[in-house]
Amino acid sequence: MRLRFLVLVVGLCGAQFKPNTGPGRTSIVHLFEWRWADVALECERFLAPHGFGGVQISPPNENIIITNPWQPWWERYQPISYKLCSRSGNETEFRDMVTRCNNVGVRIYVDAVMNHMCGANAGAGTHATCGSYFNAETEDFPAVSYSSLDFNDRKCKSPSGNIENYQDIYQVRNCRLVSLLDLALERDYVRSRIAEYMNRLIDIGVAGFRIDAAKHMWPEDVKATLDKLHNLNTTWFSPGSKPFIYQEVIDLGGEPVTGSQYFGNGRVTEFKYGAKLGTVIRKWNGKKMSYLKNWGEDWDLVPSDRALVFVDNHDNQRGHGAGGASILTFWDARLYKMAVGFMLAHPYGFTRVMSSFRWPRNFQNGTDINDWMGPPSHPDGSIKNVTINSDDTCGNDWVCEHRWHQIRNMVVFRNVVDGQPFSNWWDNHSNQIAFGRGNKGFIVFNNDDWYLNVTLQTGLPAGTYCDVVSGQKKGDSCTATEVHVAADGMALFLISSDREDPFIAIHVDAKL
Ligand code: AAO
Repeated sequence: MRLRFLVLVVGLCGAQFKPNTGPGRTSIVHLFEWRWADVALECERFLAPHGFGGVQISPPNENIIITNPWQPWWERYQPISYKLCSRSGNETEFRDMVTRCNNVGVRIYVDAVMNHMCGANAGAGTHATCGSYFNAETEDFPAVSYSSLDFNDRKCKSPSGNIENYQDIYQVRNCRLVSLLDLALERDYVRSRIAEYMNRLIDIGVAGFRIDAAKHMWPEDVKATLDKLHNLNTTWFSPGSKPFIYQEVIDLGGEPVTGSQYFGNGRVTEFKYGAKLGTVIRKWNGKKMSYLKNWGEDWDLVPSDRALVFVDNHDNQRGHGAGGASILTFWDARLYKMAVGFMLAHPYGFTRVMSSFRWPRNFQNGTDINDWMGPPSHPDGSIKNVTINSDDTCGNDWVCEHRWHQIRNMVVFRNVVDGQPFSNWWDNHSNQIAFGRGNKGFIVFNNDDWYLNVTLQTGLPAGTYCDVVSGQKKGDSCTATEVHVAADGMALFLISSDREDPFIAIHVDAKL
C-alpha cells in the first residue's frame, strides 16, 4: 500500500514537467502573434495531420495599446487586465480555438505574463485592447483589480526602481524589468488574481503555460501561485492531470539567478541550447559538429527532463532577450533548417519550433531599428489572416517555418523515434556527423565544404528508405533521395556540400 501511495505522489509531483501532448506527439510550435481563428484552422488542417503536439500562443489577456512606435509586438507583454481580449481575438474566439484544437488532439499552451503590468510611464486612459481604464502613475488597474498596494515599489532598493544589476538577485526579483510595474507576488491577493486568470484558461481546456519573466519572480512565489491551479479539463485530459509548466529563465551562466532554482515549479527554457548550437553550426570559435557527440548535459545544459528547447524564440530572433548573434533564425534559412533538424532528431529536451512573421529589418550600426515591428496588420491595427499558398507555404508575410517540408518532416521523425536511444554516432573529426535513434531513425549531416561519401551503420532494418529532408515517401515511392539499408544495417550516404539542405534523415515510417 505504502509503495503504491509513494508512486502516486511521485507521479503527481512529476506532472507539471509532462507536456500533456497526445500519444506519439513530441513537439509544440510557437504561432507567434497568430489570431485565434487562424490557430484553430491550422490545428485542423495542418498540425493534427502532421503530428504536432500543441501550440504556444501569444498572451491572450488584455494589453496596452501603444501608438509610438505603432503597435509593437511587445505591447502584448504589458498587461492591463486578465480579460480575454487582444489583437488575436476575443473570449469566444479563444474558447473556439481551444475546443477545436483539443478535439483534433492538438494542445494549447498560454504565454502567461504574471510578473508585471504595463510600463510605469504608460500614463492613464483606456488605450487597451478591451478598453479597460488604467492609471500607470497611480498603479490603478480596476479591471483586475490591482492598486498600488499590489506592487513591489517599496521592496526595490535600486535608485531608479528598475533592475540595474543582474548580479543582485534582490533587484532582479523585486525591481521593475525595463520599467514594467512589478507585481508583489508574495501577496496572496495578487497570487489569487493570477491563479483565477490561469484557472479560467485551464477550465476552458488549455494544457499548460509558458511563465513569462519567471526569473523576475521568487521561485516560492511562483510555486504558491501554481499551487492554486486546477487540474486540467477532463473533457480532453485524464483525471488528475496537471498543467504543463515551462518557465522563461534566461540563464547563459554568470548570474546568481539560475534555471535550476525553478525546477521545483516545472521545466525551464534552456537558452544555452540555441546559443551554443548556433555557434557550432556557424562554425564560429573553431566549433565543429563533431563536438556534438556529447550534446546535452555535458554542454552545461540543464537536465533533459527539465528543459524546454528551441533554436530561436520571439525575443532572440530580433535581438531581444538572450543569445546574441549566434542565434540562427529563418533569415539564415539553410543553416537554420540544419539546426532545427538536429534539435528534432536528438533526444535532449522537449522541443518547440518557432513560427514567425517577416518584418522589414533595417540595420543601423549593427542594430535592427525595426526590431519593434508588430505582426502583419491592416491600417486599423487588426492582424492579417494567415493565407495558405498552393505550395502549402503561408502568405501575408507569415513565415510559417513549421510548414517548411524539412521541418514538418523532422517533427514526424521525432515522433517516430520517440523513446529510442541515441546510437551509432559517427563523425569525420570535422563537420560531418551521423547518429541514429535505436532501430527507428538515422540522420547524417555534411557541414564541411567538401563531399560526404561514407557507408555507415544505421541500426535500421534492411530496406529502401525515403530521405525526409529532400522529400518524403509518397505512396510506394520516394519523391526525392532514396537510401538503401543492407541486411547488416549498413547504408551508403552521399551529400555534396552544395546540396540545397546538406543533411539526410530516414526513419521506419518512411520506408518503402
Ligand atoms: C518595452 C520597451 C522598453 C520599455 C518597456 C516598458 O522595449 O524600453 O521600458 O516596454 O514600457 C518584451 C520586449 C521588451 C518590452 C517588453 C514590454 O522584449 O523590449 O519592453 O516586452 O513591452 C530580460 C528578461 C526576460 C525578457 C527579456 C526580453 O529576463 O524575461 O529581458 N523576456 C520576456 C519576454 C519578452 C518581454 C518580457 C519578458 C516582458 O520574452 O518578450 O519583453 O514581459 C540578460 C539577462 C536576461 C534579460 C536580457 C535582456 O540576458 O540575463 O534575463 O532578459 O539580458 O535584458 C547575453 C545577452 C543578454 C542576456 C545575457 C544572459 O549577452 O545579450 O541579453 O547575455 O546572461
